[in-house]
Amino acid sequence: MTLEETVVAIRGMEVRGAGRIARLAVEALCSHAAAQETYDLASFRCAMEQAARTLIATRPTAVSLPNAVHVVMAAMRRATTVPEAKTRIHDEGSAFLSASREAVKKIGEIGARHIRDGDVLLTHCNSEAALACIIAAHREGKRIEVYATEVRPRGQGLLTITALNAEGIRTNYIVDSAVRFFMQKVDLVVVGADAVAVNGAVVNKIGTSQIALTAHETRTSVMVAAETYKFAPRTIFGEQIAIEERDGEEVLAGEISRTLPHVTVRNPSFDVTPAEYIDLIVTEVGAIPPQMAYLVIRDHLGWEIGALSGKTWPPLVGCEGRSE
Ligand code: RI2
Repeated sequence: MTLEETVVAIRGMEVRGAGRIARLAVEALCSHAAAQETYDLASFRCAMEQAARTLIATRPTAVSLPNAVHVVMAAMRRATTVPEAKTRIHDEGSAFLSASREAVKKIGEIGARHIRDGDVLLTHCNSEAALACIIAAHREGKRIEVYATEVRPRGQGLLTITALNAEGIRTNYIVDSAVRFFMQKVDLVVVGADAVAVNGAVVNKIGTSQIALTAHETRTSVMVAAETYKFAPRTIFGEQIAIEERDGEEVLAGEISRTLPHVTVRNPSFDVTPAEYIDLIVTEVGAIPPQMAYLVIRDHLGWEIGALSGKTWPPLVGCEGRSE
């Protein structure tokens, strides 16, 4: 896929899910680098920095996207020639892709240990990390049953029930507003994450916070499955995670919305679940209480914490004097 095709695919949600868009962005950076014909390092760096910015801007909430782009770009910035930069981008990109796939597998193994034989689970949206936990538990022979939500307006629940069905997992498909009706039957909520803040708050598909609140009411545990590259380093400095609001047409399409001139359709894609409603975050480096998010950012992301306090992020290096 070219850079432009990748941007369209991520923005239009043909490729979605926080982990998948991070991997696709890295693939796009690698092929964009390989396609550059210049041997002038400044021009090369500028082209890559602009590509990085374009990719990061496609969807604003999933922190996995800027984190993954940063890993590749940081490697490029250490190079002194174009061939070296290309090699570094390729190597760092490939390492990220395999570490990311490995992380999902590892999360599945760890998460499955928190699922007991006979458990009734509830999941929301379509998270490959959350599904990895559920599927691993099932493959270990645990008899589980799942409630999966529809996920208005994009209907990602359909992807989830298709995956669960393919594994032969007993699944109940419910509309989003039926969560409280069924919560009494649920032992464990398992969801993914688009971002985890330093205070342990989890940003995930809209509706997750209501589900967590309902789970809290019935003392049902909430487990979040999130790779370490979904933790948001700049929240240490008070930066808020932007919540994407998508086109109202996704909620109410066509003629009917045009006949209601006084109605504005609001379509936030994500919400924030405070740490107190989350029991556990399962990462590839272990399961942690949400309050330990700072340690993941400090010890496992490999970011220069000090460098993060700069005003503009990501830094645009190499395009000085050029128009963006
Ligand atoms: P994985 C998704 O966002 C959902 O919010 C899901 O829970 C989250 O990404 C994590 O997904 P969207 O792209 O990375 O559907 O675990 O808006 O697959």
